[in-house]
Amino acid sequence: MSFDDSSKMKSKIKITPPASFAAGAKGVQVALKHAIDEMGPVKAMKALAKLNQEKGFDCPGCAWPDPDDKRSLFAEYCENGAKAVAEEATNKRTGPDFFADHSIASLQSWSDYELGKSGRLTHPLYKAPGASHYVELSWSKAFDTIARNLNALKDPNEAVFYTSGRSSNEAAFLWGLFARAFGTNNMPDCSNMCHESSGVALSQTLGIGKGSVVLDDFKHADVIIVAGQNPGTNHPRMLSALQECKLKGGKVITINPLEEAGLKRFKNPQKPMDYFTQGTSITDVFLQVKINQDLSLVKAILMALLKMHREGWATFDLDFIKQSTEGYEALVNHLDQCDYDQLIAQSGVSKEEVQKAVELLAPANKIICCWAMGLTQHHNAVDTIKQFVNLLLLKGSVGIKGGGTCPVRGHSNVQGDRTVGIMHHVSPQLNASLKEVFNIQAPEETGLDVVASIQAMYEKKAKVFVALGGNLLSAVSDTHYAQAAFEQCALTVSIATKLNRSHLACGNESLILPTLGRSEKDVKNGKKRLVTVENSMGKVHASSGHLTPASKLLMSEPEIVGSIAAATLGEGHQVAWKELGQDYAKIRASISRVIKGFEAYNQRIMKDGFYLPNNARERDFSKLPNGRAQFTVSSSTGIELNEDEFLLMTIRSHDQFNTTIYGMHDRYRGVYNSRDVIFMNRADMSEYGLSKLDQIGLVSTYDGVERKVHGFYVVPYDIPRQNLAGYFPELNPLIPINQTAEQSNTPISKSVKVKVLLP
Ligand SMILES: Nc1nc2c(c(=O)[nH]1)N[C@H]1C(S)=C(S)[C@@H](COP(=O)(O)OP(=O)(O)OC[C@H]3O[C@@H](n4cnc5c(=O)[nH]c(N)nc54)[C@H](O)[C@@H]3O)O[C@H]1N2
Ligand SMILES: Nc1nc2c(c(=O)[nH]1)N[C@H]1C(S)=C(S)[C@@H](COP(=O)(O)OP(=O)(O)OC[C@H]3O[C@@H](n4cnc5c(=O)[nH]c(N)nc54)[C@H](O)[C@@H]3O)O[C@H]1N2
Ligand SMILES: [Mo]
Repeated sequence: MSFDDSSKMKSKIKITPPASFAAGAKGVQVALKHAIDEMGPVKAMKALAKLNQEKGFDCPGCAWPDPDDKRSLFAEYCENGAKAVAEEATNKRTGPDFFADHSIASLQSWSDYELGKSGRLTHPLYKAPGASHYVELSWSKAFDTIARNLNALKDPNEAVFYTSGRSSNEAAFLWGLFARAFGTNNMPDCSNMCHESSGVALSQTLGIGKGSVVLDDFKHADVIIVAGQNPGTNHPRMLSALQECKLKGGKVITINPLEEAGLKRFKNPQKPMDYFTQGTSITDVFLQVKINQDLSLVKAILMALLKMHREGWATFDLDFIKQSTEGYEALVNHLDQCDYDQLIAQSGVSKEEVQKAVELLAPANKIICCWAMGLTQHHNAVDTIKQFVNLLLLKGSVGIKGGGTCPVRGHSNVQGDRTVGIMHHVSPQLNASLKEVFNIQAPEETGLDVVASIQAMYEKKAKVFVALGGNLLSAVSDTHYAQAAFEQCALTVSIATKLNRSHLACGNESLILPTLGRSEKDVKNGKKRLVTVENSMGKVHASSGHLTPASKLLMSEPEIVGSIAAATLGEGHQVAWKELGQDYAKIRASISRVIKGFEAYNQRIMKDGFYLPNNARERDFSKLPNGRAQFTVSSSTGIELNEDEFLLMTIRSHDQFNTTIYGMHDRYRGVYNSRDVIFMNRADMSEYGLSKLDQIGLVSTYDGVERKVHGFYVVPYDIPRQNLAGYFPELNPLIPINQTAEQSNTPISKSVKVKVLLP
């Protein structure tokens, strides 16, 4: 950026005090503006009327559930759900002419915002070896290109099959089946960057990698903890559930380095009275933890509860502990050895505030812990989440009405994709079923996850990359390294709705295959097809779009997967891939034979859907050692910083869905017209001689390698000292590919050690 550009830019940025509440009339107004700008008024109304309705389509935004009982027209969407639909159902198109006008190299200089706003993809596109542009090609040639490249590999493990969590259960099941039939478990998934740490921590302690609560539990909870999550932006409909809890007398404890607007106060857009009143105050106790110090904070809370328990307050549920858990004594011994004052100091929260939380928790037993990326994307993420599980187990809060675990999922079907078999791990049970039902011998060695896939591509050990959705290049850490990894491949393929940066980091050959979005009508031979998804609370239900597809050439995801498989494995293969890809009811029938919990799948989705089995919800811990839920002891600590170091968290603005940038504002945090900002404590700013909107750079130096970004504007903010915040994906170049959470291998996107570079 030249000096002129930067001063022009600076004059456009507007900084206001952060908002004191979320949603309200403004939320509705912004939602409608986005929808109408992208789709025009008639289509916008048509689209929003079917969102999250029975016989409608599942919101392509987050995975928050819809109520089981009542759904009112226009009621089950939120501002950011409307933006997600607008982005998908836009009237703009990116066809062959666009790609004739713009070379791949020139598109690389576009921002993510500009790329996304170019519109929906309409044609299959191909970049030949050495070519500078994408050109149109036929579907059959596209499938042949993939088959030729896959069949040329020396080993099936040289292929990588990525999934992003928007794909339906049907598409994902077929995808996993194909990868295994082809001979690899290289199935990296967006959840490797997301809730993998939750999956690992919960499987080890409670025997299931998913949460245990259902939406109804929120009404019954005494206390809800919301840790490392910003629902006002990322799961707006969750605020209605928190409001309901509050109105019934429940309490909310928020643990976050930032005081996010949605957790302060909520004016429910579906309750007209809220427009004219103050709405509902959400958080009762705000624990402003330092980044990466939740583990210290929760341990301090456990110590305080233990002390009260010993004083005779019966704060722990000893019956439950005795009957259903293991490891209580070890945990108590460990807590006895911890230093309370030290934990408090590390957490950055005052003793008084911690005590307020303890007083809410002590008499309660219906406790729900909610969390998202603020807990999962750290070196110590798995151990941190296990401390929250310790708390729930001590209180007997797992598997009761009004209590349990609630990892709040990201993508709208990320949980379903995992359930139906997308994973790089080996499941002996799944492999046995695939053998029985399809006579497929699935590989028995663990495959590559996201980080390992990028490393393998970089080292040329993986040569063909095929993505079912997503934008892995921008989503994964170490952007420049990742770009080189993509460009080393023989073939890169993306099945996508819209153009993104991953499509511009091409292998020797590259393909973009345009597909239907959730909101679109999926018709084959005159018959409408529907797909199914699983929400964050384990309920499977149907989703059926109704808008006219963006182009006649679009193919549905299951059909694309079926066709790739047929081309690669040959028409004579024991699985009738093409037929299966076209007939989703047949895919569902297969799922019900292969995966437990999907019995009578086709029948049960015709009504309102069904919940999958959940052992933690039933207090059945029979799969765990000695049939008991596991307390865990962790000696890991938070990150210690030198005087000149900061911990950076890379978070979402209010105007983005992951790497899709809806707009340039972060309304609730009071930032307008720029994403190149770094939130910083005022005292740190004055120590560095910085004023509001001064430009800085950041550098990380892991393993002695300098990774830098430049040209970010400082925004004074209420954030703990030596902590910084900024947006992903812009800051991903700072995160080394090999810096990941222990056990889950999730990139450390929320605690990157950096130094500030002054101009
Ligand atoms: N509109 C919209 N909706 C979305 C998405 C989107 O991008 N846009 N993305 C979807 C996806 S895939 C996901 S995974 C979810 C993400 O949902 P969130 O996890 O809410 O998203 P982030 O912006 O990453 O926010 C993390 C929160 O954690 C806090 N935090 C950071 N570090 C720490 C820490 O060390 N401790 C604690 N206690 N808190 C910390 C941050 O201040 C922030 O409030 O949302 C989903 N829904
Ligand atoms: N630094 C940092 N990095 C992060 C995170 C962070 O908090 N900080 N968060 C991480 C998290 S939680 C996640 S989940 C990942 C997200 O990683 P991804 O899931 O890979 O990324 P998205 O941005 O959600 O993918 C957007 C693209 O998906 C395609 N798409 C949209 N809808 C559909 C559809 O219906 N079908 C198909 N086939 N394609 C579709 C469009 O082409 C769009 O450009 O990013 C991770 N990266
Ligand atoms: Mo996510």
